[in-house]
Amino acid sequence: MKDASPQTIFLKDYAAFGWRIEDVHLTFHLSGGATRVVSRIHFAPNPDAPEQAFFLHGEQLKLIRASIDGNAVSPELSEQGLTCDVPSGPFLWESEVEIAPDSNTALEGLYMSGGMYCTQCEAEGFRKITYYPDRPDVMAVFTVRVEGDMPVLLSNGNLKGNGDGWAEWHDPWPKPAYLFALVAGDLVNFPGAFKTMSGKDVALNIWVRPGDEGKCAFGMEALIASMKWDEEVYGREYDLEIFNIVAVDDFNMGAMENKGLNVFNSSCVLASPETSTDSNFERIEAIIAHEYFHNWTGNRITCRDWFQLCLKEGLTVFRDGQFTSDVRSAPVKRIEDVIQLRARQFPEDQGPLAHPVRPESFQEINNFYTATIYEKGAEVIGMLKTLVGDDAYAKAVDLYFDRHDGDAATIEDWLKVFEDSTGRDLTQFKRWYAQAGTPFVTVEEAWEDGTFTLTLRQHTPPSPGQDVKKPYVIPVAVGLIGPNGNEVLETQILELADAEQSFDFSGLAARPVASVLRGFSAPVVLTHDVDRAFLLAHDSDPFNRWEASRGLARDCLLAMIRDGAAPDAAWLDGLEKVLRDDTLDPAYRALMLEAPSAAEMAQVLHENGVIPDPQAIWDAMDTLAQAMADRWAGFLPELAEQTKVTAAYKPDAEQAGKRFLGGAVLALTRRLDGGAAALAQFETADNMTLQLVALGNLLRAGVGDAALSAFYGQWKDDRLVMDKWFGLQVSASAPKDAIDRAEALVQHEAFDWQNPNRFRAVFGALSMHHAAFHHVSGRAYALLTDWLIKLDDKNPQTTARMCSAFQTWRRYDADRQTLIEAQLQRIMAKPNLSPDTNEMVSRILA
Ligand code: 0A1
Ligand code: ZN
Repeated sequence: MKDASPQTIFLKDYAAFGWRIEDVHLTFHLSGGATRVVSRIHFAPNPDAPEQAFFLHGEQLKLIRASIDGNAVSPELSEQGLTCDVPSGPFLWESEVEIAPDSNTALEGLYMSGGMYCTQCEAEGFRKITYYPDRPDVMAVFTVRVEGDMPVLLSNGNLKGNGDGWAEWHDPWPKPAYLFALVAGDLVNFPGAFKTMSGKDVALNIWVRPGDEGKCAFGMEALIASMKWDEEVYGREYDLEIFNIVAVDDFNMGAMENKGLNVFNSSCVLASPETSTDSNFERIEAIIAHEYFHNWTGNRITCRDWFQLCLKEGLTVFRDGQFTSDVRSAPVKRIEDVIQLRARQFPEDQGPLAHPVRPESFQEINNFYTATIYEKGAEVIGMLKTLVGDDAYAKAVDLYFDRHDGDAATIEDWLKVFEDSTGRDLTQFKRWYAQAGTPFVTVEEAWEDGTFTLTLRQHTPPSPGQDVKKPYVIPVAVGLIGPNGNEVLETQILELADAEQSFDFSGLAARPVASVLRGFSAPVVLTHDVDRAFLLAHDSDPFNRWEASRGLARDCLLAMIRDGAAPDAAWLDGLEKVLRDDTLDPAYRALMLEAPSAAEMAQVLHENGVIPDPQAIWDAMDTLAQAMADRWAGFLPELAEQTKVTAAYKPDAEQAGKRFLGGAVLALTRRLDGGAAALAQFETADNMTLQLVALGNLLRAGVGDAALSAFYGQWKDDRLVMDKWFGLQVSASAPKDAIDRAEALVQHEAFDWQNPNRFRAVFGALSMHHAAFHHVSGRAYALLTDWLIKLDDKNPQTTARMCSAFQTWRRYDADRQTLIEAQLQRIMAKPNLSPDTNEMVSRILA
């Protein structure tokens, strides 16, 4: 446990560390109960730092000995670290500590997963390994010796030597401690190779537990594609002789970009057609790319302090998004990103957990690996690129790499390269980093004498600690379409910089229809009274064409929920035309067919001043889907025919798009045939995508129990597939049944609650099942709370993250608010509540 009294850290208090590190030598004597870590560090005074006492972070360490220049010293120890009198010039610090990886359940520092030693040091885990200035602006060259009786002993950098029971690694690139990694165990490797653009050979490996070798080929292909893409698009070359990836089963997040030794949650790297869905493949490809791209954006150029987290994360998410757009479909990727942004980031930005892309204070940095830092951070980069243009973006980024290679940089440094290379003043743009909250933009139109005028207004509501917001610079991409459906003005970028601004378009023969915020050019909520049916039929911008249908779907559901209206037949007619257009990508059509999620509808109701009733949303969505199925009874088999794949399984965009559309069609078909087509698909499926979609539909049709046990029998020895088995039973059940299922599943012998993937399989599914989670009985709130309280002692990080399920609580009715508040108070009352969870729940309650 950490110190129970949480401390708030402020960006404004940044001060450099008083010493520089010339080199670090670490020796690990591995043992599950008592690992010894010996460190030898050369410190020299940092002339640029203010006067300070010598302090090294260290938590949960047993200090065996310490010395300076060979003389034993007795530092003053606290729960956070140590202080010691040190010479005024350079000196050699040596220490030996003992740690216990096998009792480390927090999965931070050195811990064990399935018999393997592994580390997780971002953000502040290195201090649980040895005494060190554990802050990202202290960069050093590491040499690491690992001793242990395991066959595979890995660390960062290049392998310098190994023998029976030892290996020595040297990483020539200075790095902060959060990028340190060590892995040791009985592992096997799936090898690969890459020749860099300057002709250097790099050995590639994916290390897995014996038996998982058959699930590595796709990850290796994705890694090679990422390495090539970063050379071609960003001119970035890999810089070590070896690149290792390791799959571990117990991991709090998706993956980690440790220098030359990426550690992955096994769910984010292992893949096979039989056990992984198309979306698993796409996600794995994106995460491998993301971690690899960090080698330049994060590792070679790192962050000065954790307030700058978006410097590496926003940019790297942006880069992995560009990669996915290039290797798959750009419009589909953009739509998927916006769906995610609205589902995850908008609720965060409009609720008690709202924080700027660059926060100004925090208690526990692990609580700030958020959708705002990552996804909104990437949107901000996208806006900057839109504002300056593609060529200027490329020039500025080159300058960033030239100027800051080897630095621990800031957002100011990042913006300065754009200012210097374009001459543009980015003072106002910087508000995107400093102000929290989603901007609301409204559009008003006027038409007179051949001139069309768009008046744009922006407003950002208050957020915690920020009552008044200044206007942002918002790039609004606009195109104009003539009455015959032809584009009369190609996409232009309007720069909305004031609270209100008008833009004139003259010389038009007839009043056009405006397609505003094309490509979702800014992360805002747009209100525009426009002929959506027309845009659905004619917009040349694929995003806005989809958005038109999405808007009609939202309006339709809103009218059904609020006014008891019938489904909107005109929209369904327009949608049918799109679905019948077989020149359109099946994945794009599937996205058109997919209804907004219940959580998105709750958000829409909230934005319209209506208290969301989760059961009413569920009922309306059910009625709408039934109406679609009935209406298209004759058309669905025709559409299903187009989604058949006869070739051998490939997880590429083309085949995946067909299966995606096929899944959407099956979801409607099961409403007509009671699950007959789903059963046939389940029985013949030769890949996980088809099998899982079929199982979900059987469960939704209420006829899934036999298939569920067959699935269990088939896959009970595969952890990752079993996570799907746990999750799907909750997500594919009706609201009350979903809670019953979750209650039963946590009693199942395979429910390993200390494994984050398994915990999230059940409770992630429950908290994302909107109508179940918010069931009027409050049973789901209580169940989740029981388990969060239990998990907090073992794994504060995952507990704290999962508390965000409650973040939207104030938008519900008084009864639900009372129920949720009682659960939040119950968490707060838990003895020895972790600082992580304490911070999250306090913010949610504030
Ligand atoms: N930097 C990683 C994500 C990550 C962050 C924190 C972790 O532990 C607290 C682990 C991983 C990434 O962006 O992929
Ligand atoms: Zn990242």
